[in-house]
Amino acid sequence: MLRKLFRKKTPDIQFIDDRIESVKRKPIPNHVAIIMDGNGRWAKQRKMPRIAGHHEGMKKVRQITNFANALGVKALTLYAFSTENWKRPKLEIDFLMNLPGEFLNTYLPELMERDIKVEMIGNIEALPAHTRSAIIKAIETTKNNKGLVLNFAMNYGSRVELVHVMKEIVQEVEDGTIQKEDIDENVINSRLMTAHLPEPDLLIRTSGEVRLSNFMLWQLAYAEFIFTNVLWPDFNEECFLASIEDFQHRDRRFGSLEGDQKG
Ligand code: V0D
Repeated sequence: MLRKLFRKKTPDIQFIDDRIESVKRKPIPNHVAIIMDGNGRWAKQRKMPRIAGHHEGMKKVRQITNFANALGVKALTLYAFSTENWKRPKLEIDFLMNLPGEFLNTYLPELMERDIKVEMIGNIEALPAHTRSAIIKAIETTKNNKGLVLNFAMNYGSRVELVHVMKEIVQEVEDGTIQKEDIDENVINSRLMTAHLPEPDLLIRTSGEVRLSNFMLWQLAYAEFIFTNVLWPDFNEECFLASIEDFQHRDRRFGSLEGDQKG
């Protein structure tokens, strides 16, 4: 109790507030993408079942979403379930497929209060009906919200997305609605599932794996990458803040030498 009363005056908490103020004065990434890795390992370290790690990870989704929203991030894409994740044990998949429903049952009112808009990329058709309907309900309910876009990548694979885009464009060329000569990056961008979102500026992957794992291959072309050893259930506001600080210290020039010391 006493500790709680003193919390506000504890120097390290004050220090965090100063860091937040400082970060807010510099360019905040418009779109942050996160590969939320390490839930199973977090559970294993505690001799708990893997699903306990997934559940703890879900709490962090809420915390980081609220924090990113408060910092002024426009879009947050979270890799929640990859096309490769179907290879996991059935019981684990069943548990995972209940998380969107549980998340939304408890958090949808808060999402509305905070003006957060839920979206999804990936193949929703292959998800169980109850998972699908929970997500559709959330997308429907929040569709007029104007704050942060909370974009869940579910049953998403970047190569599948690109194959789909290519087929679509080939079809349009065959139909004569577009000329081969007119195909450019914008034509491809506009057919991606992320077409309406700003390009991700920052990718964070937790848990020490240093791979892209088929996540937004096209979209991440110019993003800054941050790999941290922190496991997703341990990833907190301070970790997110540190990632933004790291991002703000990097020299972003998209391959040009603008601002470089010449000579
Ligand atoms: C488990 C860590 C929220 C990653 C986070 C089915 C693995 C917790 C959602 C969620 C998962 C998805 C859509 C939606 C609302 C919530 C979620 C899955 C896994 C995959 F509309 N957390 N979460 N979905 N985990």
